[in-house]
Amino acid sequence: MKGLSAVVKNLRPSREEKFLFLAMIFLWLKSYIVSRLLFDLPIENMLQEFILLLNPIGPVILLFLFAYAFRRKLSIRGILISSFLFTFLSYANAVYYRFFNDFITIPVLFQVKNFGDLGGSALELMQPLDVLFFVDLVLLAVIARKKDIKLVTFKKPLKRGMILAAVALLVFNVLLAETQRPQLLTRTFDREMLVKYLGVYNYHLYDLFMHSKASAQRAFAEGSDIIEVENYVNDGVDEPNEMTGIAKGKNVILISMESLQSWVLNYEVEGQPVTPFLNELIKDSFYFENFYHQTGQGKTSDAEFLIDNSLYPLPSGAVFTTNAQNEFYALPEILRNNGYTTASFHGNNKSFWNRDLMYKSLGYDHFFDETYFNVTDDNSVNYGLKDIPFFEQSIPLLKSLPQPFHAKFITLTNHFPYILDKEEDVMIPRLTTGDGSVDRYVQTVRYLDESLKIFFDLLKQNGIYENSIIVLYGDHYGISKNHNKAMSQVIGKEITPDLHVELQKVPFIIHVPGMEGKKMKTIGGQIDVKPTLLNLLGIDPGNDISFGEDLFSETRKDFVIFRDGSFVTKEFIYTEGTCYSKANGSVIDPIFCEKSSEEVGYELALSDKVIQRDLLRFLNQSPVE
Ligand code: GP9
Ligand code: MN
Repeated sequence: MKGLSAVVKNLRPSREEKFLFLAMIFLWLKSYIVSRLLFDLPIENMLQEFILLLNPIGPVILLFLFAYAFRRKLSIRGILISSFLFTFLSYANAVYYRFFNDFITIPVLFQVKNFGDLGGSALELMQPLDVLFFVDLVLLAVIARKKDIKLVTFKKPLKRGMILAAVALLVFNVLLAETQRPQLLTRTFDREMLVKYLGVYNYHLYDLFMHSKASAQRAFAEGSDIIEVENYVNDGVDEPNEMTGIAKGKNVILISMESLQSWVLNYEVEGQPVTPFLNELIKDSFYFENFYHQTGQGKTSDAEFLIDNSLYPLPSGAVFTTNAQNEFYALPEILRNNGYTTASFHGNNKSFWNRDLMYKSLGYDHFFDETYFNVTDDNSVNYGLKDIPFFEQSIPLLKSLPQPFHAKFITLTNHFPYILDKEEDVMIPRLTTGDGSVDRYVQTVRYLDESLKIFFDLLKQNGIYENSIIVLYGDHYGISKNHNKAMSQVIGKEITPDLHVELQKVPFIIHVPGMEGKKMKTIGGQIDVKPTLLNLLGIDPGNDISFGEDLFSETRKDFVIFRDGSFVTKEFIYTEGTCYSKANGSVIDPIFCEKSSEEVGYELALSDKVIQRDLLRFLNQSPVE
């Protein structure tokens, strides 16, 4: 009995420990309130609310443990300074958010230019009520003085309990986040999502880790590293061909068609075409029927990256989020140097895929994100603004741009899980495989097709069509491997590994008003778009690093390499370590496979090196005379 009461007594927190808990509770609740009231985080369910409430606790405990370990004691001053540091971090984010609607990143901290953008000074963004951020600190100081608390001693059980609680909470937090957004940490996606699921403090820790990793790799580089790359890519410098300069001085309208795969073109449901508009359009356009997406984990952003840079995306993560500070010599920048105005249009949050920061490095003058559009519950679904209102509302913005312009439109409605919430948006029956995603897919594709028709009509009505070329591409697959069973029903064949590769074909259409259409057999991919467009526009980018090749070039080698090392040539498909004949699907000894997986691996590794070591900063970009 006596022993038990001693244990209980031992567990009962001392006055100092109570004080420490109070400081932690203040900081925790404050962090939650800031996230809830000052950041506009879309909370969709109770679990997300719970995650938001939970996520500051782990880092708050770690903060005080760290403060203790730092001086081997924890004085009142130590507690107040620690509290102040985290408070300041949330406050800095809150102020930054007021202006940028975004969270601070490590590179932003070091970019004085960005603070210039703050529009004078951060002072203007501060508000009188902001003193509330610091009220608990004053309160703590008063309590400490009144109760004469000086030093918190860390008894073993307290320290152990805190370490255990912090680690358990962090793991629990990450696991919960993972249920809501799988692969959040490996793919990053969106700062808003990171803050929502991990909290501001964990987000900063993660951001710090990612940037340290990137800068460590960058530090490895030497100026001479670029020579190996230059020698490799300059192998096949293209000669002018019959398409060179045919679109000189024209506006370039680029449309990213969300999740659009080639098989849906000319596909019918109950006798109705899924893409009636595109089917007609390709008759009057250069249509590349052997064109593949080459994206990795960065999906839409990887497609944008491939097209703007003619470099491969990274083996993991999205270049848009990991290497946005790099030096690039991207299509928009080259066009800008040639008198174009450059812009991107997208009806979603600007920090998704870190576009707001990456676009600066790629040379976009304007980014018309969701804040430029009237987005309501009524005209949005899934990720954001529906494609039809998106195109309709884009017209006045597009008209405001000086010509010639390079304008990219990123559609959104045909995104997994392929939802249409209004009767009027459904223009075709669903499929009947029993796999919901596959069945609904044709309906959102049909909607996308309709939006393109409306956009083309609007371009004509507004006098933009005639002096533009319009280039459309599917960004990546829509139906993943997980739906192979339903897909085999749809196309009437078993999905073997080589057929799976063939299903990675996405439409690529170059529409030049007034020019006759042509079906192109050329085998190529998104990596070839930049050199192809520059050739059409008659622009010589000078000393540039391009892993792709002009799709109209007569000397081009017909092949495409995928991010996972698979490749397709005229006669073969190599994937998962096996080479297949295209003619009859038979398995071939890989030594006869036209290319070797070593060659392909070398090309991918070289492109990765350019990105990870930021090698384009060493490139002499003066145009070749
Ligand atoms: C988000 C949109 C969709 O802004 O681009 O991205 P995804 O998930 O297709 O990469
Ligand atoms: Mn996409």
